[in-house]
Amino acid sequence: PQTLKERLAELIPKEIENVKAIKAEHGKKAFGQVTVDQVYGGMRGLPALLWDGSVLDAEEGIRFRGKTIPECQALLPKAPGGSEPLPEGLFWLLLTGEVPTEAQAKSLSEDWAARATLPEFVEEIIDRCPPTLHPMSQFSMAVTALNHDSAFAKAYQEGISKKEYWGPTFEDSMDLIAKLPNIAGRIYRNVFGSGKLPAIDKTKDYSYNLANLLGFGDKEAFVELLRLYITIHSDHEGGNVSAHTGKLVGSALSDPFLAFGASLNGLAGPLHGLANQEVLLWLMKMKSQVGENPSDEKVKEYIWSTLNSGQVVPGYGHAVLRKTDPRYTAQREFAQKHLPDDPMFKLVGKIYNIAPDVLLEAGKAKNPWPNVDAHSGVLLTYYGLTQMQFYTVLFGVSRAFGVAAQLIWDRALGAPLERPKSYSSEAIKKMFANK
Ligand code: NMX
Ligand code: MLT
Repeated sequence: PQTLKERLAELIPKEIENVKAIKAEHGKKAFGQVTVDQVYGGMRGLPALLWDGSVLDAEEGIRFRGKTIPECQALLPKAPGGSEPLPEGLFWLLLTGEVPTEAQAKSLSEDWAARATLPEFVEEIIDRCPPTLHPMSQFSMAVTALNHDSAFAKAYQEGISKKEYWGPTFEDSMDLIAKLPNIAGRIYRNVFGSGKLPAIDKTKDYSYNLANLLGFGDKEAFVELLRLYITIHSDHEGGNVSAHTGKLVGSALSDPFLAFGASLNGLAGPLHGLANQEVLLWLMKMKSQVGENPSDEKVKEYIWSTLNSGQVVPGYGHAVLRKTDPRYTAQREFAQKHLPDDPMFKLVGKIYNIAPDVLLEAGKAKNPWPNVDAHSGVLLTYYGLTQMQFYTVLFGVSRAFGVAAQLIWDRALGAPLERPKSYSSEAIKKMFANK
């Protein structure tokens, strides 16, 4: 079958023309006003970035190249006997806007398996980390160190023409995604002491290999969970901290390893990806205080005590979404199918019935509904992946798909260095004096 790189080589010239036409027709038009509040307020709602893989609607949630999560579940290729989409297919969709054939998805599984080996010195870096170093810090170090063999960095030093940037960016991005299971598996086994890493099985898909490296290759339902997990965590348009960081750093022509290493450092923050770890800690604390099957009243009290002590309810709220995150719903449906009687799943369901009203009554959060992180940890825990400090690493493996896809397009379209304008408070006051 036609390879992903061959298909991209056909699509890129057309997209360059498309962007030229958009700029010629609309280039001087305004999206609207920028307010001082937005400058102080984390740029919320500021239209500022191009991102092709996905667009987020506040009410409906994410669409990958125009397709909702249920549509992706229906349309993307599956593993033999599986019912969740293969992340291989999702990556093809993010990059090309097209649903691949099964053979094309399989060619990506094979390509990634062939590229999966880590340089020995990167293995040593991971092995030398103290187990007390957070898995996300280990993860970002290892990804950054892969820049040692970057095709882009080498080609740039050799004087590659701007028009050719996307080729080595594509190669680096494929290497990056391919090597993440070995990095994640090595960190997991080192930190949690669960034995030697198996070899990559070149006949199997990406999610199977990741599961197997973590020690869960024999649990088919866990492998299915990972397929769904990677798919739904892959991309969430361009403004979230990890995606935007990757794009920003990539705009300096830092290679995909440097750019995605930076993304991971953002994902490691508790208001972003680390929230999946925080949710589990919060649930465990709740369980220890009110028991496994608490009354609604007890749950409500516990949520209030979190808010009253000046903390956020992890897994709830969102900077853009104003309804339940469809990624939460997809995981809830998976749980209803595979673990309907699990006590922790039931507790998460109970919180879903109670927390939004409490957050509304507290009156601060613009969105009282759950996000992706409210559910993911409970599913992993059910299958035995109980070490919550590791959860954000799995988010990071997934997010590489979305960030890499946009890095390739940014270099293909000749995206310039990002450099927005900043102001001091003094300058803002002066600007609006007497206005
Ligand atoms: N619990 C308590 N307070 C909240 C929550 C929450 N879940 N969500 C928002 N607020 C507060 C927020 O802290 C802010 O307070 P203050 O005015 O004192 O600064 C106020 O409500 C207004 O914030 P919003 O405009 O609703 O939210 P914002 O866009 O600034 O932030 C989040 C979005 C996601 C950072 C915020 O909702 C939050 O902290 N949620 C909990 C952490 C979380 O689940 N993060 C994961 C997001 C998804 N991901 O993976 O990245
Ligand atoms: C994400 O997946 O990146 C989070 O939901 C955060 C966001 O979109 O801002």
